[in-house]
Amino acid sequence: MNGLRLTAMLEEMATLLELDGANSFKVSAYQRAVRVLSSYEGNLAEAVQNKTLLDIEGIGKGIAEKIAEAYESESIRELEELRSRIPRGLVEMTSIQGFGPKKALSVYTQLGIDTMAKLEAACKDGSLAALKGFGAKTAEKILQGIAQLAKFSGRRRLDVALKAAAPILEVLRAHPAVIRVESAGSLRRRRETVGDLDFVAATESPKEVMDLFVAMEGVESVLGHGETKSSVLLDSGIQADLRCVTDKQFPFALAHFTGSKEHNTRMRQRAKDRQLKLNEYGLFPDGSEESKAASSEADLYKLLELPYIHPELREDLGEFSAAENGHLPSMLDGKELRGLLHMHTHYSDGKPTLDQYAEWAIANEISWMGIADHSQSLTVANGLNEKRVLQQHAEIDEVNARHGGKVRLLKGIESDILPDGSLDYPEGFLGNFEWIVASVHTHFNLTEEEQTRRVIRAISNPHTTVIGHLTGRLILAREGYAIDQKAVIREAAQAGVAIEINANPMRLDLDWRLVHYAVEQGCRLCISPDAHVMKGLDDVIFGVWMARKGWAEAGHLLNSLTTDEFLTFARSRR
Ligand code: DGT
Ligand code: CA
Ligand code: CA
Ligand code: ZN
Repeated sequence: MNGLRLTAMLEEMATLLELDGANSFKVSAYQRAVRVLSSYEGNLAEAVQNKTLLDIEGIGKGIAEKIAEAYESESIRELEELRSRIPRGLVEMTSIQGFGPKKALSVYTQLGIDTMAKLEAACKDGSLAALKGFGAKTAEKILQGIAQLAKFSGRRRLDVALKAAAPILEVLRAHPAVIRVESAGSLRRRRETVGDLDFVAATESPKEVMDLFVAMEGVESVLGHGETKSSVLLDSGIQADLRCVTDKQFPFALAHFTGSKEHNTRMRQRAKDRQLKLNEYGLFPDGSEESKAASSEADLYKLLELPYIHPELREDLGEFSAAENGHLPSMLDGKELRGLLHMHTHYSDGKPTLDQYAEWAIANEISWMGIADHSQSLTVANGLNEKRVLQQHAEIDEVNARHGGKVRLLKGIESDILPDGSLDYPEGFLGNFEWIVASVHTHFNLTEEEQTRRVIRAISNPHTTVIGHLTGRLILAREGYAIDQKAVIREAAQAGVAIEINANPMRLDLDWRLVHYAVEQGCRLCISPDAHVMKGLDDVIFGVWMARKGWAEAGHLLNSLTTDEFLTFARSRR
């Protein structure tokens, strides 16, 4: 037990007691205890031990007993009992601005509302406004509060978090008191979603940097403002934490706040095994207060007898044993990509012309580009019938000729995988394409067996080069359909079909965890921008990050093949 956990428990007690309709003296005694303990500077564990809790102003006999119980047994029986009895939804409702436990209890007893969704419905259909003590205005306020809550809670997509972090880094970097600063946490590890932003800055004047941080443009409210550590809520609803340390401490702090927690635990254990203590301030030989010196994270890893482990790999998914055996992946940097696949044009639902893609490729030293518009049955996306496919092919020939060999656009299609697993053109026509990415866009609600069989059937078609966005997920918006991804990957590896890492930050599908599996199974992968506008090509970097996170190296990616090698790969099964 520690002080923070204890106050959280007492706070929860107060809320649950109020929701339970308990006597208001009892409720306010808990609320007072929370206030008192939040600013208590003594040692609570000692006070429990010495039975001096009652000496603390504002702590009465009843609550002192609960505190002692919490310290002894890590729990409070009455709290457990309240938790089991009071609907979770009621507790959730109390986090709506201006909607406390009293109101929650009132709508629960009068209307039986015990979830956020029911509350929202009652605000909309007028039943809440009809209650005594409520009204149309209150209902409106609650709806606003619910919307606010949705905005200010939960996780964000990586791209959204990166956009929020960029101006903060810029402001911090520009300040003369800041020696160096990095973003840390899940953002630095390139997780597909991010809970909050973490920054670590090296400075000799932490106060100045803290004052700058909490007063930055875009700060909606200050959650904490300390001497070396502050938290703010940005107007985008994202929380950002900043920790200031000295330049000597910086590599240790950066490593600590980059995480993951699991990776850190392993690092600390490694330190222990070497009679060292690792924390965010340094690496200390047992009994010493003087840290070993490290000017970068790489130095820290070296001190623990490890090669540098890149942030993307710090998930405790085998990176330590790989590091010890010299088997860490050689990390992609993006320059290995010679070709890109899966770009839509104005022929179907994209904006760009073939020419624009060709010019971009030349400017960005990309030597081949696999064009892939939607296929004929996807009429909502203006899928191409055979006639329009042939028109596009004629234009591709023209564009290629015009650019005199500096880039080659390849004739492809994003073929729908029909419900029975066949591709979207007659077998005789499929030979017109130089390559095909096959994707599921309809019939998401098949059973897992059916969906898996459907995609495996598409893999068995010799014209299929790549399977597109394997699960159809939209990050934080739509779950993927049920499919046995591992079975599909094994099948693709056998058949010599690649699986796409869709680089659109809304998809990032194949998930990086399964990228790792694909690598182990010897399945080819390819990073696909799935671009519908020119800016979509900038997403390739997200695919590179997911490939890195999934331990994929250049040799695993179709993108690193030359044009001829790629065409050979695509033809090899026909
Ligand atoms: P998030 O924000 O949920 O996307 O994930 P993270 O990994 O950014 O987590 P966060 O912001 O809570 O903390 C940042 C890093 O700080 C975390 O990756 C590791 C380190 N850290 C935080 N709490 C602990 C802890 O209790 N133990 C250890 N070993 N490390 C921690
Ligand atoms: Ca974080
Ligand atoms: Ca954090
Ligand atoms: Zn698609």
